[in-house]
Amino acid sequence: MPQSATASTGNSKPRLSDELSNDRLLEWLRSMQLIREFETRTMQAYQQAKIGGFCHIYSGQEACAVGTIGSVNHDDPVVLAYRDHGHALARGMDPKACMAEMFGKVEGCAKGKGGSMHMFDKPNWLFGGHGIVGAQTPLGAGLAFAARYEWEVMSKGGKKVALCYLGDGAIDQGAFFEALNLAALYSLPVIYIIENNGYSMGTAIHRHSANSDNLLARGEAFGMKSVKIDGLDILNVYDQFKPLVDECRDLQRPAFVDFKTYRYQGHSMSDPQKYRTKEEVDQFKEKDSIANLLGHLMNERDAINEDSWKAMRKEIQEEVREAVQFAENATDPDIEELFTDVYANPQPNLSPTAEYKHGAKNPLL
Ligand SMILES: Cc1ncc(C[n+]2csc(CCOP(=O)(O)OP(=O)(O)O)c2C)c(N)n1
Ligand SMILES: [Mg+2]
Repeated sequence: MPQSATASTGNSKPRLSDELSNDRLLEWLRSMQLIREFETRTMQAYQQAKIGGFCHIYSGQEACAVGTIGSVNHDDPVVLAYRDHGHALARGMDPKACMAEMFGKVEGCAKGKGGSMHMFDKPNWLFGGHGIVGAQTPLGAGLAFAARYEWEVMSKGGKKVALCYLGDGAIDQGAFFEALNLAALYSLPVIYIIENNGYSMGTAIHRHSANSDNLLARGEAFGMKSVKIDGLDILNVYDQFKPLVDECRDLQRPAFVDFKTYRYQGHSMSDPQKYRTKEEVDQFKEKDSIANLLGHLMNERDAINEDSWKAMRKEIQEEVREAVQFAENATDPDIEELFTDVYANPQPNLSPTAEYKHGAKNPLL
């Protein structure tokens, strides 16, 4: 049985999320459950050695991707760190393209060249997962600059807001401070969302970051509006995040969010998790965001019942099973594929011809 929603406090104070329709919330529930199921099957495929390389599971953090992406427009650009499957699905990426990418197949969203950490989807305005910690933060400023330039200078389209996600382990990277400075200096419409799951690999935040109880001070130091959000309750996410999006869009300004969340699985697929107890994980599972929204929809809105929830889960299981099947049957890339899409303007010594690959002399030597 789902828990009753913490979202509904019982007092009558109206909340922004009250205006969300049942259909919209059911869509969010579906999206969060799709991510959870997708990640379960990803772990299985990894354990069967069908997926290789680094792979980071998003289970537990679903309310962040679904609630924040659900608060912006489809053409607001999004850029991510490497724990990126959930955001990609929330943005609308086809689970088949996402799974095929991890299987290293041509039908993957990056032709199988990126794998788990590099989910890109141009039609869905998704500018990637990035494996270098903090590397996406200047890109977030760049996307916001481009969006503002297009609207203000080129008079094309409307005002946009870029979302840039990073982990708590990225907050002390130099590139992030440079990005914050430029975003504030040029008043760029980018929201930096720290997905604060409390750990950078196996190191707890208070052991890797100074003044970690007050992350907002980092945003405030650059004069940015800085907000702390309890990320386990998706209605609360919307209540707090949507007004921030509206303000950043309207005033074309940056913002900083300390988004409190928790990951259920280890850092990556190979993590013995010696740094935390099972009791700690269980405590967070008791506040699970999917159970929380389900409880709200069942008990407060009467929008779903046990049978329709079971049917929804079954349909999702089928969708993910099909994605795995698709990935298995998809095409292995040809060796030539290694040399395409690597550089936009190939230099002679970086674009080997067939002869060059077979041992011809490098013409530049
Ligand atoms: C510049 C750089 N340094 C170190 C690493 C190795 N590394 C990969 S993930 C990670 C931890 C990042 O943790 P966090 O930002 O909190 O994200 P989470 O895994 O919790 O989502 C580290 C140190 C890296 N990829 N890039
Ligand atoms: Mg972290």
